[in-house]
Amino acid sequence: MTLTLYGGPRTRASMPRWYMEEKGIPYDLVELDLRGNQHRQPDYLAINPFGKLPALVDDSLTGADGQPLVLFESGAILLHLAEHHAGEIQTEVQRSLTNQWLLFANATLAIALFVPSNREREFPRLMEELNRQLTQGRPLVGDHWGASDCAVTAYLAYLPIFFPQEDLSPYPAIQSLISTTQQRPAYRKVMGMD
Ligand SMILES: N[C@@H](CCC(=O)N[C@@H](CS)C(=O)NCC(=O)O)C(=O)O
Repeated sequence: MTLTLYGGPRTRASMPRWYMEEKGIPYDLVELDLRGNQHRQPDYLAINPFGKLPALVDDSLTGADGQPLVLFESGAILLHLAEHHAGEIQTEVQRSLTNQWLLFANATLAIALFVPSNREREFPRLMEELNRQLTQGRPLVGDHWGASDCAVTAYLAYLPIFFPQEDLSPYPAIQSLISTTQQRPAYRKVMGMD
């Protein structure tokens, strides 16, 4: 069984890669050079016709075309890994809640951080509530760190990278989560911090 992750430095491939590192899931990494337009070349478009990273090929499962399963979208890849390779999803409720947090991270939090008009309108409100929920120090779903924590934390940990001027002192639980994340060996490896 081989999992092949297509990614590149400073892309959202860091999310599923961090998850696989944390969970000890073996994988092959194929790094594409975005500046060199490698993600727009026919051999990669055969994997993800949208030409976006990340993509995952899982040869333990067969896709609709009879070939190894290919997935794009970091949230879908995380859910797949959580369900089929990490044994993280044990109940329907866990699956639904994990799906909810992955969509929140990719569709709501990402936009509140990176789209300037949304940032002005939504950032403080989302941060206040996330800070409140994270104050409990518990995983977002179930009893163990999982795909939901990976996705939400990955975005929060982008804050000091992309917006170093942002004052996070009103959100101490988020500040503390970012600094403990920056010390996790798997995160440091994936983010090239060592
Ligand atoms: N919602 C997608 C976003 C994918 C995406 O936009 N990836 C960027 C890298 S972070 C990319 O491939 N950019 C190259 C391009 O759009 O040409 C996901 O979470 O996987």
